[in-house]
Amino acid sequence: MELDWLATALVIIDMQRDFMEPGGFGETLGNDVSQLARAVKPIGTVLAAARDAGMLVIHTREGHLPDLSDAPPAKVARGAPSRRIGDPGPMGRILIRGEAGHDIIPELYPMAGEIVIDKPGKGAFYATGLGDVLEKYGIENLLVCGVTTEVCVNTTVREANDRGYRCIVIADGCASYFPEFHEMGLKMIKAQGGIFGWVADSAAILEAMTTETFGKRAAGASR
Ligand code: C5J
Repeated sequence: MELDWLATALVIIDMQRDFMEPGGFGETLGNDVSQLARAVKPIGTVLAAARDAGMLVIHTREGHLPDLSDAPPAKVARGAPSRRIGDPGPMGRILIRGEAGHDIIPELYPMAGEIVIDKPGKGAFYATGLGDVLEKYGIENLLVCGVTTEVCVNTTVREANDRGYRCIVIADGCASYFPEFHEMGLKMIKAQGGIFGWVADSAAILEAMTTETFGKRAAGASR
């Protein structure tokens, strides 16, 4: 497919300590958080190339206000976690904005000037300013990666698809606590000729970015 790289943003979903590290939200739900580590390096390589190319980079973080006023009781009460949203944990209160666990892992930490979208839900459009940001920068295409494939990545891609964005999901830049959900999550996106979007490995994305984006930049174009 052809992409206008100047109308493309990299969206990195929820690469937060609360999902990635022991003691956070993901582990309180009984998950093996080590399953997510595989996505870090591929995201890092695409992030470096995007920064180099001057592409718009957007990071998202799932979490809630300290008074939990944006946390639906049905979300807080769900399941039988060892600690609930808002409870104290080793990285601060679970999934609460401003706490250490809510922050993005050091390897992928946002640089000054990059956009960070705080979201209370699974989708990055729900109750956030993401739509306005994309409109402001004239974005039509999203390179999407992050965690987890079947939850926040899939929800965001579905929201974006309904809003008219082309989503290309970076397969090895996503991960799930459940490898089979990762596989099916990607299949659901690309089935039926791309019912929600497209899927490609980071190597293919990097190759296309190197050819296209740097070529345009060399020709004097800018975002
Ligand atoms: C979850 C997410 N899995 N970022 N959040 O609760 O996918």
